[in-house]
Amino acid sequence: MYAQMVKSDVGQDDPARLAAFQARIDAGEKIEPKDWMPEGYRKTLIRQIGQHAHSEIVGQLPEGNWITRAPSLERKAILLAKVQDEAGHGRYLYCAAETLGVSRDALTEMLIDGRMKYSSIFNYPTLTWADMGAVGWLVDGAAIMNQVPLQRTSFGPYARAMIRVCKEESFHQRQGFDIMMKMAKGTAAQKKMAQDALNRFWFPSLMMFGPSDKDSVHSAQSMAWKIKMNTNDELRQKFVDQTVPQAAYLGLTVPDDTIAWNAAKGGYDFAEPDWSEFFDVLKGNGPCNSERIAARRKAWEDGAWVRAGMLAHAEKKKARKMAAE
Ligand code: BYC
Repeated sequence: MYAQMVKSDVGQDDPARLAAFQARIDAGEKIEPKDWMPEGYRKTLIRQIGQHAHSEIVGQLPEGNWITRAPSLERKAILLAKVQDEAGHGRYLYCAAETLGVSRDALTEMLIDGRMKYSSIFNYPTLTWADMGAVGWLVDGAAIMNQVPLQRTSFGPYARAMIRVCKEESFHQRQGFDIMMKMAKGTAAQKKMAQDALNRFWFPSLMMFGPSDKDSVHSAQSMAWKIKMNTNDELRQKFVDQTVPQAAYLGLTVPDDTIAWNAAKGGYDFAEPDWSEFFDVLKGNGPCNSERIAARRKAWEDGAWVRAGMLAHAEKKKARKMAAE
């Protein structure tokens, strides 16, 4: 629905203004909230930043699931800090989206009623402690691969938010790898658990980069506007090239027997994920979609009195200030 709005809006803008805008982008200038921008640019950013913010918030749920069951006090403190960081990332991103003229409340309502998406990866369950390792290593690893180039994205508030987010995500990835190291070098049962986590998270992690380039709806326009800096397949390839040697270092096996170094392309050949599963998860049919949305809906409804109280307080303060003036 958003995609349709974006396409039809592009043609509505004055060609001279569009050309001047494109020239600014091509020259590497940052676009700031008060600058003129085409409606399609604004809507694409709201879609992408909003989806990103929702992913950070929904992404707390599969890890939050393990805070009470972390195997030591130290692991619990680290996981708690990581989950709090994700909340912070969501907040920066909602703020960046708000500079484009959409409220956080509107974005949240669009998430809850299914008009906006969040990353497919968070519709998979976290079944064992090793999954905390796999999520940090693979899911945060994929997120960093996607987000480091976004530090150079054309919209100023998004690019600046990404700088802070990426610093924290690289800590997250290292804590995930550290858990995997402990498990993979531990007892036979721990190693088995680590392998099982890699088996379940490998293909869903590859899906995080979005559909293959031939099926990507938005890549061409988003790359022309520097809202995206790379295609989905480029980033997926970089992720595989980085991760396969890491799995070997851990003594684990990537669940894809077609993986082979391809000297001609300077990267690994690998199997595509099952794209029918990906599109099915996007439609709401993944193992945890309804659980995730139910959790967000409950938090939204349970928090209604807090929002109402804060608004009433702000109104009262404003009225007092006006009366004193
Ligand atoms: N999941 O034309 P395409 C994180 C949708 S990490 C769900 O290629 P685009 C975290 C796409 O929205 C994750 N939906 O789209 C990590 C579009 O549908 P609509 C968050 C997906 O936008 C650890 C349709 O498929 N990161 O937060 O050019 C712990 C066609 O795709 C997915 C970001 O969001 C997917 N995996 O490219 C905690 C990074 N892939 O909207 C938290 C910023 C595609 O037309 N986002 N779709 O209905 C991006 O870079 C891009 O939006 C994507 C997709 C690469 C994800």
